Amino acid sequence: MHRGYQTLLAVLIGAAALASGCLGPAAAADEVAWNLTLAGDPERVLTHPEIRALPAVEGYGYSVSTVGIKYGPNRYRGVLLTDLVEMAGGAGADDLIYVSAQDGYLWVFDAAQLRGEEFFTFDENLHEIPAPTLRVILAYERDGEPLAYEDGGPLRLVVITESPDVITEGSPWVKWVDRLEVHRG
Ligand SMILES: Nc1nc2c(c(=O)[nH]1)N[C@H]1C(S)=C(S)[C@@H](COP(=O)(O)O)O[C@H]1N2
Ligand SMILES: [Mo]
Repeated sequence: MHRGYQTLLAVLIGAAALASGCLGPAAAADEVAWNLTLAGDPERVLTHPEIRALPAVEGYGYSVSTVGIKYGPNRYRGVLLTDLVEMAGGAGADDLIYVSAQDGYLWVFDAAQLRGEEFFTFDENLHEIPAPTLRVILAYERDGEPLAYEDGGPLRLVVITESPDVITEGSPWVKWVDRLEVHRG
């Protein structure tokens, strides 16, 4: 069976178990069947509980899609993308980080974007504003709840800020993340 379908099946079974009341929310977070592959040498696979056990950071995420639909603000919790890159062997100034999902969507981060620089930021009227400190996280929790599949969960890239009124472009917010690759430049 194709890996994508296995994963989808696992998510559907998990959702069915939740809907039927078999699992409380706390149990559900521990039992999410979703892996993240860190492509490197050697390749390393992190399970969802392993990711949740890593040092966590929190912040506000508020995005706008290409067609101008705003999504947020919400409070997100997750793991710094830079921490995952370190676990994949680290990245130098000329390396690129590919973050992707089974639907074929891919976002490529250069060293500056990894540091949270070079993102476009907007106010609530979608006027461009100078970027405050931004961090990129692999989020697993939104407003204290596990990130739902329809919101790009269980794992989604989110660009976070310290204040709830900063909007960032939605395109780097990769949904359903299952793979991270370091490409040597
Ligand atoms: N896996 C995946 N992630 C994705 C996309 C996609 O097509 N597939 N679209 C991106 C783009 S271009 C935008 S604007 C936002 C849209 O987020 P939304 O579907 O929550 O509105 O998701 C981003 N993440
Ligand atoms: Mo988009």
